Amino acid sequence: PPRSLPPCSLIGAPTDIGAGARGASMGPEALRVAGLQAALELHGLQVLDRGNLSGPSNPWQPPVDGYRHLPEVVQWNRLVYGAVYAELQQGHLPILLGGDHSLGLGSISAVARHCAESGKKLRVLWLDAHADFNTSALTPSGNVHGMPVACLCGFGPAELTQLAHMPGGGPALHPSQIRQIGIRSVDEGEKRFVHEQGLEVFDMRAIDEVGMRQVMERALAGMDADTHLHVSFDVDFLDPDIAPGVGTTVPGGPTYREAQLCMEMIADSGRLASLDIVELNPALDVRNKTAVLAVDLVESLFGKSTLMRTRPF
Ligand code: B3U
Ligand code: MN
Ligand code: MN
Repeated sequence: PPRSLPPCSLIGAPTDIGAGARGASMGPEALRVAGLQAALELHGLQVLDRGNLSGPSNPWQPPVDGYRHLPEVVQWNRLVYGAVYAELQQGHLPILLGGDHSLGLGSISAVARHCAESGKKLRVLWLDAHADFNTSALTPSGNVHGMPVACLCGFGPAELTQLAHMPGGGPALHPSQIRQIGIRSVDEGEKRFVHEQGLEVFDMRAIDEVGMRQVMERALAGMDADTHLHVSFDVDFLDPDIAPGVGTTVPGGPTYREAQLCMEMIADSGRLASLDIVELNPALDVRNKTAVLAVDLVESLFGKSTLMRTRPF
C-alpha cells in the first residue's frame, strides 16, 4: 500500500534562462506529456497541477560581470520561491518542473525558509553530473545553472544568496546539509572551492568503487523524523546513453539500474518532502524518451517497487 504522502503540487517553470543551450524551457510540458501526473496518481498520490509560472523571456546575451541574464534569473527565481513556499505552507509536497538548474535556487531557498520556520532539519540530495558550485570568478561560461549550490551556500550576488531572507540573515544552506551524487564534471577552480567548503560529494568513482547501495546508505545516513529531504534531480545525472535529452551530457553516468536503486532508497527513507526535476531539454531528446525515463524514475522515488518488500535484501 502506498505510504501516506501529502498532496503533490506540480509547478512548471518553463525557462532556460540559466542554461548554456536553449530548450529546457520545454521541460515542464514534456514531463506532462510523458504522463507524470497519471504516474503519481497510480501510486495513490493526490496531484495538483498548478500550471506554469510566467516570467521573462530569454534574451540570449553574453555574460555581464561573470553572469548571463542575471536580472532575468533573479526574476524567475523569485517566482519559483513564491510558488514553492506557498505549496509548503499549505502542507503540500512541491515538485518543480524545470527549467534549468538555476531554479534550484528559488526552490531550495523556499524549502530552507520553510524548514527554519517549522523547526525541521533540511537535507538536500543533489543528483547531477555537475557540482554546480561555480561563482562569477570561477565560471567558464557565466551560466547561472552552474552556480546554484554556491549561491545557496552564500557565495554569489546578494539578489540570489538572499532570496530566502533567512532568520538571522545567513545563507539558505550550510555545505554540511548537502550530499552530491553522480558528479563527474567539475571545473578546475570549482574543484578547489568544493574541497575548501567541504561539500560531501559521492562522485562516479565512489559509485564505481562501493556501488550505489553503499553511496546512498551514506548519503541518507543521519536523517530522522524531523528531517525534510529535498531532492534536486538534474536529469544530466543519468548516463547520456539512456538520457540524451539534456543540454550538457557527460558520459559515464549512472545506469538505469543504478538510478532506479538510488530513487528506491530515497523512497525507503520516507523523508522526501520536496523535489526539483530540472535540465530536461526536449529539443535534444529522442521521441521524449528522456522525459519518459524521468517519469519512470520519479515513480520509484515516490515508492513504486516490484514487490512489497519489508526489509532490505
Ligand atoms: N560547470 C560548467 C558546466 C555546467 C554546470 N552545470 C551544467 N553545466 N548543466 C558551467 O558552465 O558552470
Ligand atoms: Mn545541475
Ligand atoms: Mn548537470
